[in-house]
Amino acid sequence: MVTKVYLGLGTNLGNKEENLTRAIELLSLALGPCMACSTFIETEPWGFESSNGFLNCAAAFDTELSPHELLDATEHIERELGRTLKSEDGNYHDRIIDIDILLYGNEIVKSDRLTIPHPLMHKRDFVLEPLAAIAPDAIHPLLRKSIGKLLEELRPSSINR
Ligand code: PH2
Ligand code: MG
Ligand code: MG
Repeated sequence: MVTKVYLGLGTNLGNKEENLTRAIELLSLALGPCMACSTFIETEPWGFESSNGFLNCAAAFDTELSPHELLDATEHIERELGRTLKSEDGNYHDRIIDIDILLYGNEIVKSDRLTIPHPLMHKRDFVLEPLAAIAPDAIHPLLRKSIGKLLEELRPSSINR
């Protein structure tokens, strides 16, 4: 059975375009072709101070992997691209690449390692803006609202931008 998954990618170190492009390539090798990818958007560091701006995007894949197998795959790719530190308890670091599982079909997952939907996705412009570009009608299974609606609520003026 295949499930549509949406991933959020971010980088604020090194050649950021190359980091995102390479991550999408490695994800395609592991999961199969990328079904949709947003443009890469420049964003300000959110939740921590850094002089290094971010490049973010969102991408969709169809996968037969379970949520935890998918996490193993994304963490493997993060390490392959040179990521060392992991964020813990909201302490964020500059990073070569971060790949977050945002949505896994309409499943709700909670374990020590993994929470889906991503617990902060609805509060983050840098997640919702690229995600809304590829999946405005995808539904957040806990909040029961579309991504387009969540973006509008987070940033009411987005309609007029
Ligand atoms: N990721 C974080 C924390 N803050 N800010 C931006 N702009 N983009 C990110 O990808 C990002 C962040 C935690 O993973
Ligand atoms: Mg993250
Ligand atoms: Mg992460």
